[in-house]
Amino acid sequence: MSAKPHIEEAVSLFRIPGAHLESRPYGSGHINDTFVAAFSHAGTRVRYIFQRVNETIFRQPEALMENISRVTSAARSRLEETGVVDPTRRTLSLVLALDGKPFARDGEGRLWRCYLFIEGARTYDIIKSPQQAYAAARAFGNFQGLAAGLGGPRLHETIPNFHNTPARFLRLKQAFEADVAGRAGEVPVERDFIAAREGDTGVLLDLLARGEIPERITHNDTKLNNVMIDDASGEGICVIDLDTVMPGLALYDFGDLVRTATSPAAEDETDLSLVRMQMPMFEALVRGYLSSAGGFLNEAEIAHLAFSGKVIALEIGIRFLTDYLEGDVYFKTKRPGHNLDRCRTQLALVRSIEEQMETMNQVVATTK
Ligand code: ADP
Ligand code: GN1
Ligand code: MG
Repeated sequence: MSAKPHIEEAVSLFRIPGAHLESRPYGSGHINDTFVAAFSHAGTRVRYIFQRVNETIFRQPEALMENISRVTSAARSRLEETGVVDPTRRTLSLVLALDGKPFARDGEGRLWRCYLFIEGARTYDIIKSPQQAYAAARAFGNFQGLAAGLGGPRLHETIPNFHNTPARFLRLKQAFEADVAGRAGEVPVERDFIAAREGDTGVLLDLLARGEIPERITHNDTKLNNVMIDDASGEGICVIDLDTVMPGLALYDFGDLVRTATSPAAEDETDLSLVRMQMPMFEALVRGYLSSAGGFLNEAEIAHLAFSGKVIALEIGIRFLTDYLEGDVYFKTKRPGHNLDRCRTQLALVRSIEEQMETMNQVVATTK
């Protein structure tokens, strides 16, 4: 991996005592380059996460780091007030660079950050049980509750219009017209499927415009693998991947959980018969989310929980297809057609949600 030499340099840029033992690429994120690095502190092995932020995607990385510093230090203060025994496992903890900043630039000007490694917990790419779905949703609801108490100026919008689904739809249309990679002719089925659902894309923003749902501080990337699940207790112990924490809609967060934590298939599964929205997982997501967020969500938000899963799966399907048509320039890919495979799972999930929408709405109505 071309970033390998840079990690050797990056580990020397932060205030970490002891000797660097080893480092290797880590995780399955689509955007940043993540590494785990082990150090020896007086004979004890201590691990850290190092990340090189993708500055093609995050155009103002220093503003992004300001957001993360504010959110993590507010979370830390709140956790300390409540007297929990393990605050450094319950929020990300930035390690400062030698110059005291929460990030460092290497010799080539690339931006790195470093977090304490959260031990005794892990992330999952595929949901294992309703208990896990409950834990993940509860953790993201808690995170929204915590973010609501953040004082000070509005957070920076790290990617403008990130969840603007109508804008994502328009961009797909433009990608079809431009057809820079010559692939538009390969995907008539996906094109028609998405076009038939254009009416769904503006529903959440219309609710916002009518004042029926509020803007909140949200995470905006609540994939299942962005919450660490404690190995011993099964609790969703720490919400991670805070690059897109910014003003948004609570339903974006719940929707992305439905997208990533109800199907037994991987996001890039090629056997689409395996992709389906499983009701026990959805029911657990609703219970988990309402257990922590039920106190502040309004009726319209709750009434759209099931719909949010459909629209976010559609939105991410649109984004994967757009990237396929644009020549795979945004999401990391590992094989030809990878973004198209991902798009197809999202559309299969949309279909599965549509087939079960009535029951999903009943589940919400009986849980609240
Ligand atoms: P990306 O933006 O590329 O998705 P993430 O911030 O989600 O990057 O990190 C990728 C993976 O690294 C996560 O899914 C998680 O498994 C692991 N990870 C990230 N931060 C930590 C941490 N502080 N402690 C332990 N593991 C972490
Ligand atoms: C990216 O960084 P990661 O892998 O957690 C993407 C999300 C998508 C997701 C699809 C900044 O998330 O928006 O929903 O892939 N993050 C960004 O798996 O675009
Ligand atoms: Mg991630």
